[in-house]
Amino acid sequence: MSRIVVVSNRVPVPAGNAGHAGGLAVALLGLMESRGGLWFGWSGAVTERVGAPGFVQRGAVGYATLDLTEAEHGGYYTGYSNGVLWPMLHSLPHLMSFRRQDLDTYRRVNRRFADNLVPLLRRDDLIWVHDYHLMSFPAALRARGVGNPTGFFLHVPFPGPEAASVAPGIRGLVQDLLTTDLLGFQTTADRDNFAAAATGFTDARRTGDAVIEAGGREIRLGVFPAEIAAQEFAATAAAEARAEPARLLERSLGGQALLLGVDRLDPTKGLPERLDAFRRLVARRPARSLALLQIAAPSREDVAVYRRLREELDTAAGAINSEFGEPDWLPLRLLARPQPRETLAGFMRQARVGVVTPLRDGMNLVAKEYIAAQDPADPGVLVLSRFAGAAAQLGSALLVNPHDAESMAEALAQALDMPLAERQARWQVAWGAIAGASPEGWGESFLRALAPEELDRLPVAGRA
Ligand code: GDG
Repeated sequence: MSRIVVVSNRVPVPAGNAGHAGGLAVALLGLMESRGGLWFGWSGAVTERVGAPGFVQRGAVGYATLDLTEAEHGGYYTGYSNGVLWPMLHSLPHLMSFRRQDLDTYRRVNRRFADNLVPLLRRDDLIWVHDYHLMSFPAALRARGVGNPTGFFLHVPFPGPEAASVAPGIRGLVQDLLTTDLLGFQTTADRDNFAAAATGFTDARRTGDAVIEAGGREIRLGVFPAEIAAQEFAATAAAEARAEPARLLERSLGGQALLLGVDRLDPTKGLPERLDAFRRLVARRPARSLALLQIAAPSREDVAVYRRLREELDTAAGAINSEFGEPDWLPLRLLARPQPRETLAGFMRQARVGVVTPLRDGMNLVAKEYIAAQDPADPGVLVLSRFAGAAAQLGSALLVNPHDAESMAEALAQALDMPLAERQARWQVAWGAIAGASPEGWGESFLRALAPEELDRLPVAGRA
């Protein structure tokens, strides 16, 4: 039976320093455990000299990780991945900061990763590469003679060819991705944008909705929206709504309607725009009638844009509270610290309004978590950016344009005032879209598309 080899920038090494594995990672590990697998990528450590991969084996899954040098971290990770590709892929080109040597380092690190993976591969492994850090990795594998079935999934959006072409180097990376067998995207829009870039930037031809021909080979294109464990999250939220953190929050609200935002502190998440809309909402509602709790967990603090964003948010939050606050009430609670996952689930169930308004997002799992967390008898309302991938599945939410603060404020007011019957009807449709899905199902459908002949031998774990 084929092993599954997952390659991603970060590796969820058990009890390692890579942090707690998220839902998608847990699902992939589940699939790997039943067939045997190898997870390969960056250790998260920055060291002085490059060495051989570190290796940990846990049951049927091995974890092989490489450290980065300071220069590699600066060029590959902070520089080109997060300073050029991330802003470009989210259509925020003004946040790009390009240096030619960072692109060279990016490509060099991708090649070094390939050099180190090749000796660990077996003839019938299925290789699944994740995300924008590793766009030239599949071509580096092919250049080293690896002919195994290889798929790539992009967790973030792909913009139209004109917008994509602002990133120096992107043409070569698109070409490199055409060495895979399967390319997966969050939405049909991302898939079609990528296909337009591939046919515009290279000699490739699109020969079907889901097929590109390049270099005499067929590359399949698929749409695989990332999913959450909806049933499990719903149960956690129901239990946590009675736990201490949720009870303390409820007591502190004293009947105010709670609006909730949960995001990584990232320029794509539209946080300044959200606070602008909230300021307009607060200005026209009675004092002490509502409160926004915004959790903004810091990320990528070594990137200057992220540090400036933190300052901008602190300033905007202070301005709202000083303008509208009362001695016994502040409208905004901004927490730049991560909270436990279970606690967040309980808060989501308490919130009358889930505010998920990124400028652009591949999927946005918080939108799905908010829906899963609701009490079916008395659900809250999701206010969702139409530029999140999740909007393709959650069209019954109140969809907003995050660049239009005034209409976002109106949508928040509409959400607060929405009658129970309408809240229930909208929630039912949204729940119907996610209730049967699971991260395991997401992983399985990608692997089935990558290697259909393996279909019978894949486990059916997680089918809700
Ligand atoms: C990328 C794409 C795509 C947030 N704050 C805390 C916390 N979270 C959890 C959320 C959610 C997850 O982190 C964030 O997932 P998102 O999907 O919203 O966003 P990205 O991290 O940008 O992920 C995205 C995703 O990949 C999957 O393909 O959906 O579009 O950008 O689960 O609840 N968790 C904890 N504390 C926090 O403070 N424990």
